[in-house]
Amino acid sequence: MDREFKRTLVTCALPYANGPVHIGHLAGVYVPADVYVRYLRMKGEDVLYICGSDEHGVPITIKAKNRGVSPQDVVDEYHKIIKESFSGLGINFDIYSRTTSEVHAKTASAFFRKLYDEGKFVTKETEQYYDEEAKTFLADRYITGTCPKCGNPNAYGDQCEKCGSTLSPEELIDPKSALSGSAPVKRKTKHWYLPLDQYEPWLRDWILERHKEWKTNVYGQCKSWLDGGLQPRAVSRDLDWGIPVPVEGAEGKVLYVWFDAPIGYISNTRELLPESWEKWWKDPETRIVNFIGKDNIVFHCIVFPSMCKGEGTFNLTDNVPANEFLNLEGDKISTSRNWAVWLNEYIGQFPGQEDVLRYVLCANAPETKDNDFTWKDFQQRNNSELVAIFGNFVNRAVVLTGKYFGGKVPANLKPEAIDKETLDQILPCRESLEKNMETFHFREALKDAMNIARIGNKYISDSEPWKVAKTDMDRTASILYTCLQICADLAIAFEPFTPFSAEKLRGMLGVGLDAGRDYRSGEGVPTVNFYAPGDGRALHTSSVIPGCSDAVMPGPDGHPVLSWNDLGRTDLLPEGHELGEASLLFAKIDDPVVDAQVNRLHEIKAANEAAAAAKAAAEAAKKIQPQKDEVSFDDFGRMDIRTATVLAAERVPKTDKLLKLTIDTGIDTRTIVSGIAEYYTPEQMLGRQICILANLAPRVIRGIESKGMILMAKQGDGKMRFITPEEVVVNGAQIG
Ligand code: B3M
Ligand code: ZN
Repeated sequence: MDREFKRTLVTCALPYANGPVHIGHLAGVYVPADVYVRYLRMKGEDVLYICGSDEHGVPITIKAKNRGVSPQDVVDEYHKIIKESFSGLGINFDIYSRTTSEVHAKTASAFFRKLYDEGKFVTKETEQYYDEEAKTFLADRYITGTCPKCGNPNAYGDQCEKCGSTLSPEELIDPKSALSGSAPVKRKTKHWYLPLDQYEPWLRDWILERHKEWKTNVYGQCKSWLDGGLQPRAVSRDLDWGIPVPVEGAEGKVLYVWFDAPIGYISNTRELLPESWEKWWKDPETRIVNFIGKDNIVFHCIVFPSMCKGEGTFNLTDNVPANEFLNLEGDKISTSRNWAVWLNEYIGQFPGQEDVLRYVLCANAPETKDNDFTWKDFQQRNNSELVAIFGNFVNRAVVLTGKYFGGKVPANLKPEAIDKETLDQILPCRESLEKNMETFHFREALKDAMNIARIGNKYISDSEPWKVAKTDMDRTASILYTCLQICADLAIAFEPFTPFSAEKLRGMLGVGLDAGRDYRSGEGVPTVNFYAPGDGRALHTSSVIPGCSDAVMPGPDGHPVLSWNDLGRTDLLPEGHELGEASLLFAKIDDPVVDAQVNRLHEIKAANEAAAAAKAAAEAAKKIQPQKDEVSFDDFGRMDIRTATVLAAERVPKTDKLLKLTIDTGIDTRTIVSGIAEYYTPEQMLGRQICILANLAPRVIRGIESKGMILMAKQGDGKMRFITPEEVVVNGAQIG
C-alpha cells in the first residue's frame, strides 16, 4: 500500500437472492471477510462492513418463472433467509440491504445518468437472440447451448459453469431459449456500452504496475483479461426485471445486473449513513477492500473500476482478496443439482456449533487453489483440533483451578524457566498472525491462533499439575497461573475466527473484551464497544481508545477487559481474579452425525443420476433412424404381413427377453418366439390382436421353432410397442 488511510470500507459480494447461501460462498467470501473485519476492529481501526442481496438479473427471473411466482416473491423469500443465516453464523454486517431498495434505484440511475450525460457510453445497434414464442430478447442465462471451449451441453449465454469460461450468446453452439426451448432468431436491438477498450491503458497501469501486491490468482486473472484485449461491454439489457435505463427512448430496457450490483455497495452505505456516506467512498483516506469469489474478479477489478473511473468521484478499490472455489466431497458445488451444504440448514441442524463451521471453512479456505470440503474432515478438525487441543487445554486449566484454588487465579508462587519459555512463544504467534491477517492469509493466521492452543496444551500435559498437586501446591499454583494467562490469550486470538467460543471462554475466565469501534465512530457516538463477561453479545460503550491500553483495563464492573494489544502479555489475569463457570468449549461430533450428512449427499447424488439418466433416455427415445434404402413395389409385395391373435403366451425358460407366443394367423395356429419380454408380460399379450410378418423363413430359437415375426414399433432408446389394427378385424387380414 502506498498511502496512509484512516478507515477501511469492507464489502462482501452481494449474494443473488435466488437461493440460500452455501459453504462455497462462506469459505470464499464471507468467513474471511468477517475474520478480517473483527480483527481490524479489535486493532482499533475504523471499519464499515457492507453487504446486501443482489436482487436483479436473469437467475432470479428464471427461478420465478420456474416456480410460477413473481421475481419480487423470490427475492423477498431469499433475502430474509440469507440475512438471517448470516447473522446466525455471527456475520453481522453494518447493513445488509437489497438492490431493490429505493436508495439503490436512485443511486444506480444517477451513476448511469452521469456517465450518459458526459458521453462516456457508446451505443450500438446489434443483432441479438430473440425468442419468437416468448416474444422476448434472450439475455445471458435466458440462452443455453453447448460451450465452444469444453463441449458442456448446458452452458449459459454469459458463462460456462463447467470450464469457467466467460461467454457471449453468439459463441454458444446450438443455442436454445431457456424460456421456450426453441431455437432463437436474431433481431436488432440498441444498447449502451461501456467502452472498456478505452480504459485498457489506464487499467494496465493501475493494476499491473500499481497493484502488484494483489493476490496472485487475482493479479493473474486481470493480466490475462488485459492481455486478451478488452471489448466494449453492454450495460443495458432487454428485460422487464431491473432498474429501468434512465434515459429517453429506453422503454423495455433495464440496467445490466453487473452494472447495478456493485453500485449496491455504495447505495447500501448511503442507506445506512445518509449524511456521512461520502466519507466512505470519496475521501482518499478511506481504503476499500472487496471480498469476492473468483468468478467475480473481472467485474470488481476491471468493469467496476472503469465505471468509477468514468464517473470520476468515487474511490477505487485497494484490494480484492478473491478466493478460488470450494468443492463438496470431490464435486463442484451446484445450486441446481442441490450439491451443497446450505447455511440455513446447517444452522438448524447444528445449533451451538456455528464456530465449527467457521473454523473448518477458514482452515480449509480455497485461498490459492480450489479446495474440498468433506464431512469426515469437518468431524476430524472438530474432534482432534477444537475439542482435543483448544477445548481440552482450556477445560483442564479452568477445572483444575476450580478444584485446587476455588476458582480464583492462583499466585505465581514458584515460577520456573519453562513457564517463561512457554509464554515467550506467544508473542511470535501474534506477530505471525497479524502479518498473515494483513496479507489476507487467513488459513495461516488461524494456524497461528491454534498454535497458541497447542503451546498451552503441550505445557499443561508436560507440567502435569494434577500430579504436582499431590506434593507441591506452590508449583501447581504457578503452572495454573501460566495456563490461565494462555487461556486469556486464546480468548483474544480466537475472537475473529470463532467468536461464539471466544465469548464462552471469556465467560469462563470472567473477562470482557474490547471489540473495537463500530461504524458510528466519528459520528458523535461513543467509539468503543466491549463485551462484558457472561452477558452475551451485549455491547457496552466507553471512551477508551481501543487497542491502545498499556495495562489490562478494568471494565465498569471491575472485570478485566482484554484488547488485541494484550495478546502475548504474561499478566492478563491478576492473582485472586475470580473465574466464571466452567463448561465445555467444544463438543465432540460422533460418527452418526456426519454419516447422516454423507448419506443425505449420497441420496442427492443418486437422485441427480436418476434424473440425468431419465433425461438422457428421453433424448435417446427421440432419436429417429434415417430412412432405409429404397425398395421396389415388388420387393414390398413379397412380404406377407397380416393380422393375428395371441392365443397363448409364456416366458421362454432361462431368458429375460423372450416370449413364446401361440398365434392364430387366420391360416394356421403357429408358434412365434419374440424378444419383447422386457416390455410385455405373457398376461398382457394374451388375446391381443397384433400384426405379423407371416412368411419370414422359420428359425430355431432356444430349441423352439419360430415361424414369422411380430411387428413392433421401436424407439431410439430401444423401447418397443406392438402394432395393432385400429379396431379388431379378422385374423389373417393382409396388410399392404
Ligand atoms: N451476485 C454474483 C455472485 O453471487 C453477484 C455478486 C455481485 S457483487 C456486486 O456470484
Ligand atoms: Zn465450458
